[in-house]
Amino acid sequence: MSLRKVYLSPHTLTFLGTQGDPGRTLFSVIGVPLDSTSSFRSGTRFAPYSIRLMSQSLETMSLRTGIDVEDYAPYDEGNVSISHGNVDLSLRYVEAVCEDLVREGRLPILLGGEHTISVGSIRGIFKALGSDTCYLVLDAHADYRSEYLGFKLSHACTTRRVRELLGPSNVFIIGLRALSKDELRSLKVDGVRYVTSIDVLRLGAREVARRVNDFKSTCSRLYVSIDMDVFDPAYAPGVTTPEPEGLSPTLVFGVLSRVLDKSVVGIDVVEVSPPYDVGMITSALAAKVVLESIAYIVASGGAVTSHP
Ligand SMILES: [Mn+2]
Repeated sequence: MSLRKVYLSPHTLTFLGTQGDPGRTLFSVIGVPLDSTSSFRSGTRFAPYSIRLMSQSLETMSLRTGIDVEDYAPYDEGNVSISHGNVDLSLRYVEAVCEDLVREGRLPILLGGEHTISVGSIRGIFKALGSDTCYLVLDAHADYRSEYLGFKLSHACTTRRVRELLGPSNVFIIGLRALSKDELRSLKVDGVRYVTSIDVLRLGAREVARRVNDFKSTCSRLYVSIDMDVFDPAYAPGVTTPEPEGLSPTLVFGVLSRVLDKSVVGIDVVEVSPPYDVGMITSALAAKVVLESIAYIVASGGAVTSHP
């Protein structure tokens, strides 16, 4: 039995309300309800459920690409069996599941959970494929602390942990606008590239995408982590740590549609906190992020074995 069967339990709801043909589509959705280190508005453990629920209300046609994602619906693998209170063990499950999926040539799409889950998935991809992976993170926060509240495995340290694995030149942050002066100093010392949310508003999606494509051309593979707080709280109120002056969905999709291609080996969508999600609009947007991302990758010729 493969390891991922041990660490996953099936979910009664599936993404899009269907079960994709795993022979045709290489996308695998996994829920990761890790919610252990949130320091403010916890509740991310409910997000895999609410994102799946809201996905069922969305139309699957992507107008930017002309791709109907229903034709390439992901296979929903269920949820990682999180050991609540034990982050280290939970991340080892995430790592094992991602390593297993990637070794089979599948493309994991993780529905968080808190941002810490990216450390598990990057470790799994690192083990399966090596270090030659670029990490693109969309986040209001730098998450670049060495430790936070005494923990190294914390949502506030995610990008720092990933940088330790992949190297600073393999990390790029979009939408940054919330960090300590020590984090800013460390980012500069390490030479980590970033564009602030103000930069994105000033430069526009096309120029930001050009910079990201320049960055990712140095790696064989791309992993994309989307912290939903990169969006302005007006669009995504239901997150653990909302931060004003964020991006619009149109700007974010404008960047992602020019950047995501067949080099993508993994995606996560994190930090939705359903108890604070008025009208479930943040969950709907998170589901839309997954839908559009699938469309961009399919449009570039990635992650599918046959067409309808
Ligand atoms: Mn964040």
